[in-house]
This record gives sequence, C-alpha cells and structure tokens, in this order.
Amino acid sequence: MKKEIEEEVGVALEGVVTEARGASYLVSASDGKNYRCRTIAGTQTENIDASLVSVGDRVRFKESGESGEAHPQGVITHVGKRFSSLERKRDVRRNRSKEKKQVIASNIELLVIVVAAFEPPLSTRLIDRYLVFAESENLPVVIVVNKMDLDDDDEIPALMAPYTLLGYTVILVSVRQKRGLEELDQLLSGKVSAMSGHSGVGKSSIINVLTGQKRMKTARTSYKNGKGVHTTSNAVMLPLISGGYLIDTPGIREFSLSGISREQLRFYFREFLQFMPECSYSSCSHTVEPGCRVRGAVEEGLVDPDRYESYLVLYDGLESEQ
Ligand SMILES: Nc1nc2c(ncn2[C@@H]2O[C@H](COP(=O)(O)OP(=O)(O)OP(=O)(O)O)[C@@H](O)[C@H]2O)c(=O)[nH]1
Ligand SMILES: [Mg+2]
Ligand SMILES: [Zn+2]
Repeated sequence: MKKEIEEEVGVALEGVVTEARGASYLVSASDGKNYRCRTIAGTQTENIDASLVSVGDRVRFKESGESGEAHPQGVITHVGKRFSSLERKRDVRRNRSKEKKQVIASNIELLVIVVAAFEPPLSTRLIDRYLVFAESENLPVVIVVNKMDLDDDDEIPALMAPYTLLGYTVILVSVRQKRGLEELDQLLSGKVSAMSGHSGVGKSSIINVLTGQKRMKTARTSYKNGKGVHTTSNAVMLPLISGGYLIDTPGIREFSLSGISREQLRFYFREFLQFMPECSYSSCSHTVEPGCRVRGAVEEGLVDPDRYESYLVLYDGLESEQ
C-alpha cells in the first residue's frame, strides 16, 4: 500500500485485531500504526460464527477521521475468513436455551495449554479435554506444566510421560525458578499462538516473561472458587520478543466441545486409531460392545487407562448424532 493514500480519510487499510474491549477493537495495521476501530451495521464477514470480530481476526477498515483518542480511529468494513477459532460458550449456566458460541481468538497456529503442577492441582481430565479440542480443530498443541517448583514429590514427569509417548510436546516450566521458558520461547517464536488454561495456573506470569512486559496483571488466586482477584478478562494479543504473537485468553472453565459428537470423539484420541479397525463392530463406541479391541488394548496396557477414562467421561458429556 502506498504511503500517500494511507493518509486519506476513508481509504481501505488492512490489519490484525490485537485487542477486543466491548465494541471497541485495537487493530495493528499494515502501515505499522495501531487504530481504535468499531464495527458498523454494514460490516461484512466471511464467517458464520456468532462473534463478528475477535482477537486474531484479519480485517479491512477505513480511517474514520474521528479524534480525541490516543489512537487514530477507524471503522471495520470486512472481517476475513478464520482458518481456526478458539470458542467458548456464553451464559451456559445462566441461560441454557441461549447457548451461543463466543469466539475468543482466531487464526491461531499453535495452542498452548497451560496447567499447573499444583495450585490448582493438575487435572489430566482437563488436559485430555483440551487435546480433544485441539485434535478436532487440527491445531498443533503444546502442553505447558507450570509451577514445577511446587512438584515436591516429583510426580509430574511420570504423570506427563504418556503424553510425550503419544507425540505431544510437554514443557515443564517454573516461572519462579526461570525453568523451561527458553524452550517454550523457541517453540512460539514467529508464530501466532494462543494460551489457555484455568485461572491461576500462571499464564500471565509466563507471558510477562516472553513479552518482556509487566503488562499482564497477575494475581494471587483463590482456585477453590475458580476465580482470581485481578485476573485477565479479555483476550489480548501481545508481540513476543522472539517474534510472533501470543494471545492470552481468559481462564477458560468450559472449553466448548459442543461441535463434537459421540461418534467423532474416538478419532480425537490418537492412540485409539490403530486399534479401532479390529473392533468386532465397525460402529463400535469402545464403551460396552463385546469384541472391542480398544478396550482390549487398555487391558493389555497398550492404551493408558487414565486416557481411556477421560474418553468415557467426555463420551458421556457429548450428544449422539442421531
Ligand atoms: N509457585 C509458583 N507460583 C507461580 C508460578 N508462576 C506463577 N505463579 C503464581 O500463580 C498466581 C497466578 O498467576 P497468573 O499469572 O496470574 O495466572 P493466570 O493463569 O494468568 O490467571 P488468570 O488470569 O486468572 O487466568 C500468581 O500468584 C503467580 O505469582 C510458578 O512458576 N511457581
Ligand atoms: Mg492472567
Ligand atoms: Zn471398540
């Protein structure tokens, strides 16, 4: 884009949404500037999701010429097609009939799942849930176990070994002891990654190190009620020192698997795939059927029983296709 036309009011510009606050979006534009943008009734989108604009979206916008803010202002005219999106259900508990998906972040190349060794206690059930999501979205994934300084009994490496065996990348980190952060930094360098994990696991603490900023608030978290005190409430995309961007997402309690059916779930447990063709029934759900080779593999120790248990739990929570 030529410099002289950029300066004209109303000329189309392109950029990436780096922050979403209510109906106001910060857009990092191809001209190197940040614009404070809003949508209009005529804003077009190539997506069918509920959220019109999310962090990570590529947008076209026009400078609106309004003033009085720290950033020049603009109006988003077009939202580009998302090749991936991280979603969460809205108001799941408050209003079941109005269950709508909310896009937290889009166009992510890598999903960083953050759990803590302790405080809050590590849940493999939660990891498996995230992995199913990542597999269903075809998103490359990295599992970060933070707060390794709290792993007094040295239990975490054995607990995480099955994931490494399955080919997932596991990084053991302690922000407090400055451990594992370089390894993580190398993996994220040059990519757009999103970080997700329960409140209090240390996402903002990790981001502060990788972005060299003291920007993200961290808080002493009371994990018993699941909410931190000054915790992150909006997804924000931050530039990394080593290049690329990292999106800090709010502590997500309910990761949406709503698009996944019981019939599809089996394909997202990658260790099942080699055994599934040997089940007696071609439509085997691997739960109760006789002659199930997946269950046989669990009994023979070829499939991790804890992973299989996660499958059963998630299976119960999903709906059937018919
Ligand atoms: N022991 C220990 N505590 C840590 C470590 N990293 C972070 N913490 C602490 O854990 C608490 C929560 O950290 P945050 O970075 O705010 O966690 P978060 O994941 O961003 O939380 P939300 O924003 O609520 O989602 C803070 O008190 C941090 O100081 C670590 O490596 N070891
Ligand atoms: Mg945070
Ligand atoms: Zn089976």
